[in-house]
Amino acid sequence: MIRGRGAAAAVAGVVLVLAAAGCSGGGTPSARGDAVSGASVSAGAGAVALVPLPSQVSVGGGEGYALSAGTVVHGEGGAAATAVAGDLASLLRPVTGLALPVVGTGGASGLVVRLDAAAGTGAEGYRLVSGPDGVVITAATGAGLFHGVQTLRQLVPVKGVGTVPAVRISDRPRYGYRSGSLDVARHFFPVADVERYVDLLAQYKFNVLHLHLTDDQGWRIAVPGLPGLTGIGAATQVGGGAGGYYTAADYRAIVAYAAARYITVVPEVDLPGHTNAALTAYPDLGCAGDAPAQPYTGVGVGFSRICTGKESTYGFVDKVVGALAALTPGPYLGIGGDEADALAPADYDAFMARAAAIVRAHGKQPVAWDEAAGAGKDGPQLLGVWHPLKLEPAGLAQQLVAAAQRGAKLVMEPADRAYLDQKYDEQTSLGTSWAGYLSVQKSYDWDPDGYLTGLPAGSVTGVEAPVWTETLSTVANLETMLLPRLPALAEVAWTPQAERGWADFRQRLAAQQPRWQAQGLSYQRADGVPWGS
Ligand code: IFG
Repeated sequence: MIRGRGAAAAVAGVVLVLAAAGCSGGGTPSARGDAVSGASVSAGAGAVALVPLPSQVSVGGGEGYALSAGTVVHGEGGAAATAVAGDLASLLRPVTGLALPVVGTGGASGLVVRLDAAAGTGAEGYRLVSGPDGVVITAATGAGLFHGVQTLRQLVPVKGVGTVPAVRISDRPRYGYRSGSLDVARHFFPVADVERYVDLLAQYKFNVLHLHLTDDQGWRIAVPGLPGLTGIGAATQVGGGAGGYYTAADYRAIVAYAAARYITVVPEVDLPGHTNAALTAYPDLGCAGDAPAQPYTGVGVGFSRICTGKESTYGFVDKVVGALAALTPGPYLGIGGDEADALAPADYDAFMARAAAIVRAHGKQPVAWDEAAGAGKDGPQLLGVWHPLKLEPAGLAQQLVAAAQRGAKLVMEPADRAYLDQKYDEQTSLGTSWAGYLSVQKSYDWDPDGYLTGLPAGSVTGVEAPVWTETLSTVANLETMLLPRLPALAEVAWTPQAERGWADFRQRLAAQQPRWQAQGLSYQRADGVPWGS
């Protein structure tokens, strides 16, 4: 057994990844081992290259578990264990070619998924222990078991019947809000594409899918009583393509698919700016004198507004929010709030407070972009911090600190670190670069708690990786921008800051490449990563 603490370092093909310091996100303080002794490591354990890096991993000290035709998957301790055991079998059957029958009883051998309310692993953590007789994943929750399965996926060979190295893992996330945000307004992505994106989020332990459902170029969710929103507002997209939208049934399917992977859907209708599509359907949403909205297929921002001075506008907001809240089991509902450049600040702030009240009246917590900090204590209290420090409007950082001091929570997604529509470098054909080029290292090498100075401890509740789709119209386009930077942000969101470092991460990231290839995923061979063939 190799014990100790400190960052990971690859040694002789086996990763000496040592006990992590306590996590800032409520993780249990880890046992600080002594310095790494001359402990022998099991030869041939093979490199254990996990992304995101678990908060506590020790490798070696005996034989691993050799999968075989006789391997059985046990789901033990309740329905969630049975369901996750099924997930595990479904994921490993195509990889191993084994039958991997699932049984609902306990077992000391094989692959055991054990739900134990007393496991002490928190809301999303798990333990994973592997040895000659088998692998046991233990967690107090289904989410924890599911995250343990994602780790086990990376411990088996990319293809074929292999051996799970002897490891002992105790793991839980740094942040509780780990989000991927997908813009389906600039370019529409049908349900199957969204499900493929959810699969990627699940593989890297994200637990939120933020769907950016409406914008100037398209309104993508049907709202009962407002047929024009999709009848007219969904008819196009950037570049003039056919657009599209989700029916209630489509949206429910996405919610169910995400929920089965312990991912909560956060829908966003962007208000009071980014509203051209709604205005093409319902011109009365605009102020008198505003030019009538035409379908927009460009990529500009900040030009549109609904009329915050009309009472009828709030009836519209109520109908839209009510419809979406009724379809959304999760606690959050996004009302946008970004780039409302056509509005006076006071009108904007007042609107955001009223819209937030409407969301609360429908039983949801409002989420908004960072500009909404100016709406004060009546505004949304969960804010997506997206402006890069170097480009932010004067006073925004101070407003965000003030909001945090009065209890608002921040989801860090600064465009110069987390916007995956930004080009990797000047050679990248897709994407834009208004926030600067975003290398893999730049998306990895930052501390969400330290991006804004002066925040009270605990203000940052999570991290989000948005992918805006002005220039992305296919799944392959998305995946090229998501891989490899999404896994980088997954580790930023999951792994204790003190336990992660670029020199080690880049090695573990490169080891993900054959897994992406086996899954038929598109990815960018971005600079700075020691890619294989
Ligand atoms: N900013 C806009 C997005 C998108 C983005 C592209 C936010 C919150 C630039 N708003 O990011 O709609 O256009 O990088």
